[in-house]
Amino acid sequence: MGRPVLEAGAPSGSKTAALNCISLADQDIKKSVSLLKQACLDSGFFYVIDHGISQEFMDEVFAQSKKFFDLPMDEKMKLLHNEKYRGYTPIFDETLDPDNQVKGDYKEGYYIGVEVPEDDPQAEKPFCGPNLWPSGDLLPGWRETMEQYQREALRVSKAVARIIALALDLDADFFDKREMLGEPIATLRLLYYEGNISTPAKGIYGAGAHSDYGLLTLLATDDVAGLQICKDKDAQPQIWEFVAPLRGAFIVNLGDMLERWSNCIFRSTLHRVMLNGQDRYSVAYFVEPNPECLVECLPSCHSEANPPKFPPVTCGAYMVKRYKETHADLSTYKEHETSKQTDGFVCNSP
Ligand SMILES: O=C(O)CCC(=O)C(=O)O
Repeated sequence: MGRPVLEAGAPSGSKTAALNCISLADQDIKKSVSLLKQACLDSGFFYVIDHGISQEFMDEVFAQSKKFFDLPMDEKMKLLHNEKYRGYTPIFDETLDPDNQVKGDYKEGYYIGVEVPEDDPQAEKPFCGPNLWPSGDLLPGWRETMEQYQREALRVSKAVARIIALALDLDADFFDKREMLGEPIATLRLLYYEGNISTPAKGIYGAGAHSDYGLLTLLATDDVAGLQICKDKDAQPQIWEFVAPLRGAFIVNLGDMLERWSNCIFRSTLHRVMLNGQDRYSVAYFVEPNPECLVECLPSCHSEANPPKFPPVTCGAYMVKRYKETHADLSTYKEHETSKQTDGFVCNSP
């Protein structure tokens, strides 16, 4: 694959974060571990390049994503997400920062998880089950493209997790175990931000400030700037810096579970999306361990002087809580469905 190109970044006058760039093709693993560790201690965000996914295929994923979001609203609503968080999330379904947002996130999304047949006993677990797929007649090749992307993104995530393990003085294959990334909750989420303009004074954000929930997130974006990070979530006032899109690279960030595992040695980082009036598309791949995995302080991250800061928690229970806190209740849509039959349907305000 060609070398990545830095796209037009932040609006003039705003600060852009300088992030480390980690090449998965680099044979010098010590260098990669050192770059990653420095990035994790500094910002919790870094670029990953030379990951083996071609630009041509990434373009196909974005093109298929756009085809879905271009569908009429009634077609998209037929694939409204279910209680396992699979399928379509309309604008305002999610509110990531309720203290600072008025209506919710100005974005649409589509969740695709690990495909588990309905009659498989694993389907009982949270976040496990069959996906919702647009029909092949409506969007030919869509499912195949997304399933290939899931396979590729999991391979890349496992490669990054090996470097994270080494940076935490663990065996390289620490996160490869069955209960970790062997049978993970790994969720692909297509995102579409329609051309709104973020206005903090009015509580309007593409995505409100939040940290991700799991181990790590691989983010691919188009060339429209919008992602901002706040390196020190405890600072007042908070300082926000843009992350420039880097064609051919993933933007990778650490999630809250890694913060818990590592006892805050590696912090999850607050981020948000500011919109500038242009349409924007991104593709997030959220990586969490198996729902049954007990997330507890790693042996290399505590001592008598530095005891664990968080109680152990199962990944499934933790994730259910976080999703419930941030997503609209499905009953809201049922109420709308009823009122639609009488008054006409308002598509964008669950
Ligand atoms: O679209 C983006 O750039 C970021 C998305 C994001 O932060 C999220 O979905 O958690």
